[in-house]
Amino acid sequence: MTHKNKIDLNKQKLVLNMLGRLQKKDYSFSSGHILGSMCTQPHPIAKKAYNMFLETNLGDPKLFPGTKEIENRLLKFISDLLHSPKNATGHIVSGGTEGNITAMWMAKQLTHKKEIIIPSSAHFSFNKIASLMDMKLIQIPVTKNHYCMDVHETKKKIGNNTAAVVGIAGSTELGMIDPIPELSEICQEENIFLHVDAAFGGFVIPFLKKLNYDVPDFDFTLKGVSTITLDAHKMGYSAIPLGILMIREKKWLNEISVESPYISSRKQTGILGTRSGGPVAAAYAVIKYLGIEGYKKVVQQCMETTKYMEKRIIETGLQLVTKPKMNVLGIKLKHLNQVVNLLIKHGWRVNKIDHLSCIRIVVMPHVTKKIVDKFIPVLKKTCKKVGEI
Ligand code: 0PR
Repeated sequence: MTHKNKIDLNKQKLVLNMLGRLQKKDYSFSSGHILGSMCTQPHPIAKKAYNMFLETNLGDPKLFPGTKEIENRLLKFISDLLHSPKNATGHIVSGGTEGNITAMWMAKQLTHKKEIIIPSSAHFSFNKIASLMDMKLIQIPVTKNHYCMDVHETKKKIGNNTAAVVGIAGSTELGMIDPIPELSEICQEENIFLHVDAAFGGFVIPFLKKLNYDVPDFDFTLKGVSTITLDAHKMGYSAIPLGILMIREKKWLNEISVESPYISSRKQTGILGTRSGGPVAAAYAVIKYLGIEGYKKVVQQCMETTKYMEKRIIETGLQLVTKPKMNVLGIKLKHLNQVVNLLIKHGWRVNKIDHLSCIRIVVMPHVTKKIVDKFIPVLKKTCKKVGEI
């Protein structure tokens, strides 16, 4: 080894050590102590594939035809998973936020209208949409017991200015599924654009169905559904950032495309320009590795752990906000801040939802029964201390 190479290596070591020290400040999924996040540790094969494609840029696809083919194959899998019709297409996005923005951009272009009808449980990305695109949000209350979009109220609010109706398949706060079949029927009747935000539920509900759980349809089998967004970096077990926006009619892409005169493709579609092929390769690798059967097992394990956790919580004397529909639990608490602060002191991260006076727990693959057994005694002790139970 030359002297110069030795100096280079030492320098790299110093920089990496410095990064490592900062990384130690982070919580890690592998510790099992992150209980409120909708992400998880990427599957090992996702990490390998991500690294292999670090230098690729799908914003200039003719330079990377192999990576582009991986993207097409990933879209084909999702297309089949969601029973897409022949004319459908897909568009890679960074996640639910970009998926929702892109879908609403398309709806606005297609309809030249500005009102979006959302359930009050919709993700805050819709507030960004309203501000970014000068659109107006019409909020529909959720039903008392099931926390789902009220169909009757939705129908009443559809009017001449409606650009789109949005239904949530796996809500951020409680994992509830809006009545997409009914919304689809209304939107088909009234010729209204219907977007389904399945950022969380897109990689859960299809497998719940295959496992014979009682969940409503939410995909393109429903004729009124226009677009669906789903995230591989949530329950898809893949790496951040990767979402997919599926679109019923390929021709709608024209509404969100611009000429790109000096880039290898004639047009560039969507919001982003340069975007990495790394997360695309990672998501496709996980899909190929796990397959439908693998995802079914992941979802089944998460659901069984959810059920176990529900039982342990109730035994503790606490209550849930509502019966879980998927792997998300809301635990009602009167002393919300005190409990959350004490849990953080003990190294546990949960998400606090003030307006429901509850903590949210997302039973991701890293939240195992063993983790539940470690967490419940801490939760119980904490709740006793503050007089919650
Ligand atoms: N739609 C729904 C239904 C969502 O739940 C989310 C995010 C989005 C859209 C936006 O997705 P991106 O954040 O990928 O753009 N839901 C999670 C939440 O707000 C995001 C998250 C994930 C937050 C991991 C924290 C965390 O550690 O809870």
